[in-house]
Amino acid sequence: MDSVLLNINEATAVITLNRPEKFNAFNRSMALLLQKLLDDCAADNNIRAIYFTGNGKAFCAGQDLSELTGEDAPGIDKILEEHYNPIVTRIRNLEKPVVCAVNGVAAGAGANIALCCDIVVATQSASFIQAFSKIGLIPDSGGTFTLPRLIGWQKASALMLLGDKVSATDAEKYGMLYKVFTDEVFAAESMKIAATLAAMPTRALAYTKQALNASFNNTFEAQLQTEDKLQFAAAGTADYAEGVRAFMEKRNPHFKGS
Ligand code: LHQ
Repeated sequence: MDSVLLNINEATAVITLNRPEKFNAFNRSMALLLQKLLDDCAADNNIRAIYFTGNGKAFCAGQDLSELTGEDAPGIDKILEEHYNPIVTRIRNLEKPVVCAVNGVAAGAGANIALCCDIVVATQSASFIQAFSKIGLIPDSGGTFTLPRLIGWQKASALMLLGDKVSATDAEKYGMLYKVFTDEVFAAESMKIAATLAAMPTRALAYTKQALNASFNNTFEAQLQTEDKLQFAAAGTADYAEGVRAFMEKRNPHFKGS
């Protein structure tokens, strides 16, 4: 069975981490496969949203620690450069929204990959752990960039230094997540978010993502210029024309993603 699955459900691509017996921890081939599937999603114009989740009890336990101790264990530098940095970079640069549906524990790189997605939701029994300090490492996969921006310096600092487990409910309270759903409705409600996004004006969502990415480092003036440029691009899409037409005609818009 493949370690990452890709299923297409109308305009939504469902990517499922699939090593449940290892709590979906990443080995090399799994990290490379996820990169490939994200590239496939980027290249396929029929895909307009990505739903990203894990199979079994966990979302992802980060690096497969058993792979680090073998004879041909990959070097730490290789793991970041070749496994995790390309994954989080692909997610941030993907011109389609990525909904991360955290179905269970998300630890180490697994937590930080989840947190870089565009909309993060979790089931009530899920949890997040910056597990790195417990094994003598530092948080990676963009976590030292993302987490303080999501929840502020102090909470991010404490969670990263102590490696405390954060429940989904607390994570939502802190601002790490958009919503928590009860375990009973989680799958259906989280999928609904992805399906909603898949029917929206895809180019405008991509430009929104670009503007948010740029905002992390821009001055206010530079950000206004970024908005200017991206708004001009959005206003050139067929979906913008359809959106305005539908409003004037008092009907629901039919967006095509172009
Ligand atoms: C695992 C793992 C795992 C293998 C659970 N590996 N088997 C970047 C730079 C370079 C190098 C290193 O990595 C990185 C990025 C990183 O991600 S570093 C951080 C790596 N991750 C961790 O340190 C987390 C380790 N796992 C845990 O702390 C716990 O397993 C969590 C909190 C995730 C879940 O705890 P429990 O619910 O108590 O489950 P468990 O510990 O019993 O795990 C269930 C099974 O999954 C178990 O297998 P077994 O055969 O005994 O049932 C674990 O061995 C396996 N597993 N995480 N990362």
